[in-house]
Amino acid sequence: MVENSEQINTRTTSLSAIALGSNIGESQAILEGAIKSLEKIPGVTIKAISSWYKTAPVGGPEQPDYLNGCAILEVQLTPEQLLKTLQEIEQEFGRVRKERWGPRTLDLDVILFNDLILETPDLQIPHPRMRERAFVLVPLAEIAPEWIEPVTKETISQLLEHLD
Ligand code: A4P
Ligand code: MG
Repeated sequence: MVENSEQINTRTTSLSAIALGSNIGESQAILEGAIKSLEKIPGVTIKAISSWYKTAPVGGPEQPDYLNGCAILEVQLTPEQLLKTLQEIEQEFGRVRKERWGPRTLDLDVILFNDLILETPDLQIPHPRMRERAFVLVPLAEIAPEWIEPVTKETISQLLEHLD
């Protein structure tokens, strides 16, 4: 059963996959700093962290290579509260929003949240571009290969097999 987001509240424990990316500054230190900040948030427990992968930029202007990874979080937060938390951590690391898909010190995206499908103007889950992005699927397959993506009902490993 795909749950309804109204059934999720701060007493519910949910599992979420997030993606981390950075291509400005000391990216590895920034990604590790973001993990440390997440660990301090009440209602967030980190269950797994992938390796960091150096990746060529996809879309946007000419920009440096990225360092990307994924983490699995156990949260007592709603999806909206988790997004707000991630945006606050982006701010903490000096993210300045300029152009879409442009370079950034830190990008934190919600990729999956239980088996929830959510389509609101501010938040789409699963992340709408996760299925075509090796920089998301490769790290995620390292830590959650059997997680079923609720739109295609395929596992992360299967989605990765469909990519080049
Ligand atoms: N938003 C909606 N759904 C979500 C979600 N599931 N998680 C909204 C996070 N945010 C979500 O995001 C814009 C708005 O998306 C937010 O205000 C939120 O309400 P943003 O972080 O401000 O802007 P962005 O990241 O530039 O845009 P977007 O569309 O999230 O970009 P992508 O798709 O994340 O792509 N190449 C490599 N190799 N590695 C990368 O990490 N990243 C991007 C950004 C492009 N190319 C890359 C990489
Ligand atoms: Mg983003």
